[in-house]
Amino acid sequence: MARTTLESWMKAQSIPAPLARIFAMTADCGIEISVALRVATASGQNGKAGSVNVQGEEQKALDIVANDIFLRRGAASGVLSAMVSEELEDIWPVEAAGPDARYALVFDPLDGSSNLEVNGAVGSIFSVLDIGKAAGVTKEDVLQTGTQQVAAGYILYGPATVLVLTTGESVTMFGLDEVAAEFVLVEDGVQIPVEANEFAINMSRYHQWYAPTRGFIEDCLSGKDGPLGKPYNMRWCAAMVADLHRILCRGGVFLYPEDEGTKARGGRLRLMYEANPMSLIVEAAGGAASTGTTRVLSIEPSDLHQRVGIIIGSRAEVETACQYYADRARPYP
Ligand code: AFP
Repeated sequence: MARTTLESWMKAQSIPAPLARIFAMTADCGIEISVALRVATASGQNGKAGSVNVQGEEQKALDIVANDIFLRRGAASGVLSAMVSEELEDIWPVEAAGPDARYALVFDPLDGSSNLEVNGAVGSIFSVLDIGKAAGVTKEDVLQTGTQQVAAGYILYGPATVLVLTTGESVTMFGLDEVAAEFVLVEDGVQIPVEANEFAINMSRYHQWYAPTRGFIEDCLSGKDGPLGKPYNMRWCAAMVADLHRILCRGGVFLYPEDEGTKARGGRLRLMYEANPMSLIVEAAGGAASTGTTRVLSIEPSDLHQRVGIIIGSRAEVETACQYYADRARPYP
């Protein structure tokens, strides 16, 4: 079969030059991070960094390595005027970005990094926003709704390293040829099965869930004789990228809804660099993403690191889960 590289695919798709440079840059970040992950265990780099990030979360050495890779390569791309990272409190302005720079990259450099010490899958997630200026980028410039994203993507570091991209219209998947150090087209026009029988949720939070979450999961667990009329399987990778890549490939629904334990912060996952990019990808693949009552991509952000509850995946499964929320007036508990 003819081999289509990321570069040849972008030419064939007439991806606009600035966006092609961003995609090429994120692909190069993925290749460099993939190499760092492959050697980390043997070189003792899988451990803690002895610091905490802006979220108050303990940083792994590789969180910092991955973040530095994105900042270095992003600044050199010539098209970014600012970056926002899970690992940094504020906007990272790109100095002397150049006249072509008008975009912001909003990213989680290593999502699921608590999996590193057990050699589990991790990923990088990124969102591309059109800021329209090369300097003086403010928080207000970046706080855009998910529907305004120019593009989004993720890199999954699993048995294979996979790059998934969207400009909002369709979803394209590439696999890393580690020998040639280049991404090769795997599938164009990825579509998520509308229906599925697999859910992903952290079951240990059962007693903190709101009643609608408990109702939906209990009905999933009641199998073909229950209200949903079919048996469900369960998976939980503790890395959103890994769970959503599985859903992109074979369908399913991922839930991290707001619960009693996360309501004070508005949820667990971050809107700008987890929920929004993953929701743009999933919707472009025919799926859906909701808080339970609101389309994720329509949320007006108020903070760079704000959190949100999310139910995302196969469209019919998300709609079914949201019905449990619609059937009850707030407050949920
Ligand atoms: P870390 O990056 O701190 O490992 O968190 C990963 C994550 O943000 C998301 O990728 C997972 O789906 C979710 O948190 C896992 O949450 P639990 O710790 O409740 O399993």
